[in-house]
Amino acid sequence: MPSSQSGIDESCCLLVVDAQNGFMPGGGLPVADGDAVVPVINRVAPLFANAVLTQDWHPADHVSFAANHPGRAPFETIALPYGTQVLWPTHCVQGTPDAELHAGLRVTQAQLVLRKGFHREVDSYSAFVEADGTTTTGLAAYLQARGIRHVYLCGLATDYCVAWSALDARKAGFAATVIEDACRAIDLDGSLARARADMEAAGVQRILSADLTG
Ligand code: VGL
Ligand code: ZN
Repeated sequence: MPSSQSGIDESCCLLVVDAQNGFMPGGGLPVADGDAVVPVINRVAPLFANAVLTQDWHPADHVSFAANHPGRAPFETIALPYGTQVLWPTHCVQGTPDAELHAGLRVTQAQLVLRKGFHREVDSYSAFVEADGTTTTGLAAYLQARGIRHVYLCGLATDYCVAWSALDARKAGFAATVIEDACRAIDLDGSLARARADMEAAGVQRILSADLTG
């Protein structure tokens, strides 16, 4: 039976969230120090037989873009049918360099690249369920069908797409662990503290990459 010090086995999957140019310095929605996650992800990735990459993948007229709401500025919020929506700078538009994965990312064994946020009227921070709370991306069914029971998360941004994905992983019945030094946060109006509290309450575990490679 395969075993390793880190406890990673075939029932585990590394979920690399939105490691895209758009969230790196110089991107449409830059996350401070965002590119620092790339070498950390590259270092832990070989431990995982299973890996899934996500891509934020918006149409240019997406409802989450401030530019599509005349008179509104980035980081303001608006009310949408499914709840409060942050208005973001234009980022990760389908087919643009901003939407491409970071060129230095090396997760060659990744088996699925999952795109999300492609419905014009609905945002999707989570890799599992869109922001309306009901539209599934299919990821939970995919992972279950492949015998995955534990999802390890890394990427951008800690307090949005990583946290929402971790919370939905728990809701779908998976164990979930965030590799903290393989993530960076946007931290808008206390969003990071809130995300950490929500994840703790939901049983999401927090580790450092050294705990895996140690
Ligand atoms: C994200 C805001 C908008 C993320 C995506 O990847 O965390 N945040 N779109
Ligand atoms: Zn987005």
